Amino acid sequence: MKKLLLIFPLLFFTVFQLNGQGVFCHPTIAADCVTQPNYIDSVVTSGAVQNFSNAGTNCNTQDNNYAFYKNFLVAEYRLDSFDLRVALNKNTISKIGVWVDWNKDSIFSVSENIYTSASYETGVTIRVGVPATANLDTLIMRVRTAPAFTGSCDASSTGETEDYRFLVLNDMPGSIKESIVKAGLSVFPNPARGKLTISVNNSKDYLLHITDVSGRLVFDGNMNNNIEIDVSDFKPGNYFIRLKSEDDVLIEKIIIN
Ligand SMILES: [Ca+2]
Ligand SMILES: [Ca+2]
Repeated sequence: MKKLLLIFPLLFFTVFQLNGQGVFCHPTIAADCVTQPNYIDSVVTSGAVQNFSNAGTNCNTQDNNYAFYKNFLVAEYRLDSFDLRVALNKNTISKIGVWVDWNKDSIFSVSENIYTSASYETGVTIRVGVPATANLDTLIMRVRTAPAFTGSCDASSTGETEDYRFLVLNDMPGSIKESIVKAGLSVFPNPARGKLTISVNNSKDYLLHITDVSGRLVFDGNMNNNIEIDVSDFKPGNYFIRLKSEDDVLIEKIIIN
């Protein structure tokens, strides 16, 4: 068994970490992040049910610049969203990637990539939306930095990798349809193309989020009674409309074709 553990990383050029939530691969990094300091210095959430702030972490020189911050946990409801701020060493620029293992299979798939930098940057704030299908459990969120990468675990010359815990909460007791009927939420046409009209039978102020099936936020705005949205730029597929006021949450699934 010991021999197998030693040989395994050598065979696959990757490293696996048993972190209590499953076994996650983490990348092999050639240089330590003191020598090549494009490290992650802070990861901070805001607007979630439970937030964390992990600032001033500097460089992890051990284990391929990998750290599992198991005591830092963000908790958020399905179909809700929060802000995630990732800041690197301010004297450097690099690419940043963020993933969440929504289906809890211990693999960060392509569809579970929340964010990848288009170009080098020293930090970013992104909106993380929780998919309707997210596993109702404690999951792992990965943040990595590297000059170039295509996934959560490919080897790199430099960079750092940090994993965090992510608790998905369910705020949809009963069926989604019941909530819609009671609330008088109307979405038309559905399926939609071009313009989409959303309306409710009251005059409360709602926050409106539209997310795709991966939880990516594609529209973020406010609504009072009704709104017309241009969805002609949306890729065809299923989306979730979520309206949240001070005292209710309304959800509808729509198809863009
Ligand atoms: Ca760090
Ligand atoms: Ca997964």
